[in-house]
Amino acid sequence: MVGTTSFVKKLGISVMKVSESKSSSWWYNHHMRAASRAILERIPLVDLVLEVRDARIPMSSEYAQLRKFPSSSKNIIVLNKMDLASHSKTKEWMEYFKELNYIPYAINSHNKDNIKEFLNFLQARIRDIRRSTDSSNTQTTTIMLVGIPNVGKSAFANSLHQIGRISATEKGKLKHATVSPHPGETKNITSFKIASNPNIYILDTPGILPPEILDAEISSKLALTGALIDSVVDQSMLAHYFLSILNFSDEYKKWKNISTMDKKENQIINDDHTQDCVVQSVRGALFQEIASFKGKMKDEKDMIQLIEAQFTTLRKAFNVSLDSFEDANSIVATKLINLYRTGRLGHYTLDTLPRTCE
Ligand SMILES: Nc1nc2c(ncn2[C@@H]2O[C@H](COP(=O)(O)OP(=O)(O)O)[C@@H](O)[C@H]2O)c(=O)[nH]1
Ligand SMILES: [Mg+2]
Repeated sequence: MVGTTSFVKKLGISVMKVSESKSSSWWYNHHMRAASRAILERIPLVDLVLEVRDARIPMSSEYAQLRKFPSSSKNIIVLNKMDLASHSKTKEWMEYFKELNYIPYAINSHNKDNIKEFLNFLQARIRDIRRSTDSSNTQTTTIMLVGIPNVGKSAFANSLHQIGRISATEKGKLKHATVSPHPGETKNITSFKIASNPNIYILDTPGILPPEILDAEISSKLALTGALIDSVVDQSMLAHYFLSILNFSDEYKKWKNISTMDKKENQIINDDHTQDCVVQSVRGALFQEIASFKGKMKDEKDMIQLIEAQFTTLRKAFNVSLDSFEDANSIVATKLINLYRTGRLGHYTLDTLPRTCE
């Protein structure tokens, strides 16, 4: 994305340094290496692999280790978190994957209807595979979910398990995969039943990152979408990167009619209503700063000035007191990133389709 380049570079280089650092025990530690091996060993044994990607970064969230296997009609690319991505861009990415003979499926794991439709699609797919391989329709099917950290594998597994067609007795003993906004929470491969007669099981797996990420842009996108542990990413740099994306997009134009700063000073954020007020104030503040901006977005210095002005008004919108300038900025940055990640600040697809980015 032109204009965000310098922010991507700065952030990306800092993340890449962490990934290269031998002391970064969290990045690709022996647990991840062992889990990666266990997953790779199981891939040839399962009937179907669902590669879960983040719909906001359909390319950058690729599970690179899958490339070791010949492209297989067994695999489905699940673009999860579609509710956070641009709807029209997700459609374009679906077409792109279809042209490459992949089977893509966009989903929001928190949406029951989406999950029900996906289960129907999956069962039809399994019937096709059984027919083409002449295997019995009554045989148990095992499906494995793979993906980088935090793309929503466990949330997806839970939803399929809860909504799947299993008996009432089995529904009484539902298991629960740990779902967390922080990457790296799933430690083991766990099986969940998602259909009976014939039985279908789904294996949830730990998220695996490539041992090293050599691309600044990919690193930045992984950091922004939450695939990397936040403590190793400079939150203020991350927020700068996000604001450069927002300022270049059309999303903020929807916030034109929000009146800003009419909420009381020192309001305490303690309920959904207050949270909604904060979201409105943040949107209004961001819009106002862009509307009164006289510089050129494409000029890096101008863009930095705009972002700094946005940080200042955001302090008020988030009610962050100015005890120390650095602390205040880092609190604002963390709050802003949290709002972005829950879809409250617009829908962005960060990856550009290969054929349109020349
Ligand atoms: N908005 C949205 N959030 C999701 C979706 N799927 C998962 N999440 C959230 O993404 C975060 C990571 O999910 P998790 O299942 O633990 O990811 P995993 O590391 O791939 O297993 C959690 O905060 C989930 O609630 C989705 O489709 N939409
Ligand atoms: Mg998980």
